[in-house]
Amino acid sequence: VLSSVLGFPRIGAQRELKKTTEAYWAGKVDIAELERVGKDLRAQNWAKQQAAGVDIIPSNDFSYYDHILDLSLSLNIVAERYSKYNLSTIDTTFAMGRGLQREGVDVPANEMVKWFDSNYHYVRPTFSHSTAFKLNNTKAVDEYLEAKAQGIETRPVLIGPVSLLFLGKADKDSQDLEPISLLEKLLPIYADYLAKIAAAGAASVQIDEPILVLDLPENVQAAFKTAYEFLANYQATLPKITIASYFGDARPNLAAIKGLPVAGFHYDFVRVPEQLEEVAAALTPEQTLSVGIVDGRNVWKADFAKALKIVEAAKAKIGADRVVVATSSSLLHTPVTLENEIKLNPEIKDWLSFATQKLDEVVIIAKAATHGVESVAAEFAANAASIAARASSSITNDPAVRQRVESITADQIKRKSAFATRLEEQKKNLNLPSFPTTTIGSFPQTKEIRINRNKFTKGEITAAEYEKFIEQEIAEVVKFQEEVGLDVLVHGEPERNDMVQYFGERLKGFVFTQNGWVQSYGSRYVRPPIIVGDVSRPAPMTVKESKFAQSLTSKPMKGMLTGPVTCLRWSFPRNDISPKQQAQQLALALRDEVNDLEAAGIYVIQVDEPAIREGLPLRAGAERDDYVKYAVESFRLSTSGVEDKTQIHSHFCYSDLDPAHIKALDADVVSIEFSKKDDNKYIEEFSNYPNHIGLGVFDIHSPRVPSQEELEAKIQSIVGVYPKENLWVNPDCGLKTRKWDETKKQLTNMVNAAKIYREKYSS
Ligand code: THG
Ligand code: ZN
Repeated sequence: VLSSVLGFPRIGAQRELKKTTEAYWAGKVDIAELERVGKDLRAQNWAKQQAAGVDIIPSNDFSYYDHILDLSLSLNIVAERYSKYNLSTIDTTFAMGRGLQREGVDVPANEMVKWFDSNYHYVRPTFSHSTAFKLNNTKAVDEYLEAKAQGIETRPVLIGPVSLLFLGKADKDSQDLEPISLLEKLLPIYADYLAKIAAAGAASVQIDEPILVLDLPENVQAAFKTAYEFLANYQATLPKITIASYFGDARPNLAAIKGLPVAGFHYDFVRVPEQLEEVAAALTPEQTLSVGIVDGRNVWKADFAKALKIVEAAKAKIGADRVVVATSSSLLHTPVTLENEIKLNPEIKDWLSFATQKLDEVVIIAKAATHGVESVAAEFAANAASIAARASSSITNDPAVRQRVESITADQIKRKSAFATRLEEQKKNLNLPSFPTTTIGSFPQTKEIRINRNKFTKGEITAAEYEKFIEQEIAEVVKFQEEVGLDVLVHGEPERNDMVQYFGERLKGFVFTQNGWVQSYGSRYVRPPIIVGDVSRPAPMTVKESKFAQSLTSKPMKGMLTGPVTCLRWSFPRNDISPKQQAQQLALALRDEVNDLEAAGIYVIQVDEPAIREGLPLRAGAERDDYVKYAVESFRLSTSGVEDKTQIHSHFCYSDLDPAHIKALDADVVSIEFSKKDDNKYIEEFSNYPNHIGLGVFDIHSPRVPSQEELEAKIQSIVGVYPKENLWVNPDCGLKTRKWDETKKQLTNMVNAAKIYREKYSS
């Protein structure tokens, strides 16, 4: 029984990739240096996997920005607005990923969206009638050969043709195009790519078709047969194909892939162990089954005994020689290594496994499946002890929290009055103009802020010194907002590292890492806290900063919190109690914070739930309905303790949202990412939103500064569709990744554009 890894984190244990990529953007290092670091990281990752004894090691899982974007470039899925500049491959990649504005070049980024239900974001391929597929480069071949030169045989990974098309969208100029209709044009180029990979010596490839876990329309289901039969008939020298699905249940699409002429399939048995029977039965007698049993999405140690049971069941069905033991998905979604976590409580550390440790887990389980448990007796015994220790530890259970969740009442999940009544109270209380302007919360996280936070963490400055520094930062942000003329101000969040990590560090039941970084998009990483036990709030978390900020201005100051579902989704959750229970515990902790903010004189409170959409189960059905119910109730539980005069805001980004879900939250004002959504459908879907709404008018991921006219046009596109008295004007998201000079220009143009509309409609 072979061991297999579907992909490894590419960021480096010390975030080497981030540092060099950002230095390249800043013009501080050249392309040769960036490529040297990339090559080094790839070499380290391959060597690590070889040393661990992994049999099937992936290549082409590396990327400088996003692996979906890389494939778009390789296959020439590059809109003319980018290609016309004749930039190098890497600069085109970055232009498409983050936009580019410099002498002679001005182009916005492509849309970025959530990768399934993860916190990874990919750059959405855009197709148009003029898309002309061709092989622009041979990245997968190059990286395969690079590993080979290092003496390591690898299996290249590519996103499959059907998923690539289905996950993309029609570009602005071709709104009537259904990307899947381009399949027949794409296949010869895709096949050529595979032939080149085979010619380089690769015996097999991993082709990811993750859309197999989604509800697919019939024409997309049919596309699998078209695609893989085409590839099988293309020429004799293609590599053997393993089709990989992950993050869910592939059974509803089994009919579409049953009998395809490929060497094997990979399925996620961490998420859906029940699918074994049916997916095994759908194999032809030669096909292999890759059993994804080591969790690529969480940080808990695998339960060896439980995992082995599934592998043994697979062996019994199809024979040991056709079974592979694998990670459930790419390990991209887990931190690189536990080795450097010297501050973690050793009792808890013993329950955890990051990407590097998961390599050993895959190898040990494969060994047990090959040579019997006796061959790895010590490892199995240690694992069983660790699993048992966690199950019985007092760290995980807090009876007072359990009791409070048990006693949640229906009254606690609804506001005192309906929106119309609340609105009147809020008008009196807040006195805002029409087209009120605000920001989503964070302002640029400058180098100085990070340096001071580091010094404080290391004990190089005192708490009082740090607090004074934070107060100065807040004062500057408030002053700037007053000068530029914003209406609802924020304190800018200089005290926060990350909007989830910050709360994780202040809540009981969480632990956090020193180095547990995971790529979120491009050069942006997050360090998700880990929920280990029942969650409660020992003390107020944000009141001091918000109160201080409010003391500096007569304009309303907005308190900023991260909602319960987002705290849950952007942490590594427990797997020993349900997500619903964890969301409820978080909601109660946040409810106390919301009420404390109000008591401190903060009458606009934003509770962000950008992750509410990504948590939606991937398929329609009972599980999805349950999720929507508890997600909505958790948000309402956290926000419904306030008076009518207090205005609750919420914010959403990075996903195609369902307006019905957002409506159910009953927030007074919602702000929604919008600037890169170019279809009017999206505007219209939200036009029935009954409360107040701000559609983001500019993209905060890009350093690009849209002109005032461009922003007016954006507002114009919204004003035609919505009742104008319901509209707010704001950016797409928080500004923490921007530089100050960009932010100043962007917000100045935004406020001026809003003022034009305010005057135009004042009567
Ligand atoms: N926090 C978390 N998850 C997220 C976001 C977030 N997922 C979606 C979206 N926002 C992704 N966006 C970002 C934006 C900025 C950063 C990370 C993800 C970011 N990270 C810092 C960096 O890479 O330099 C590190 C932050 C830190 O110091 O902790 O700026 O906002 N959880
Ligand atoms: Zn956002």
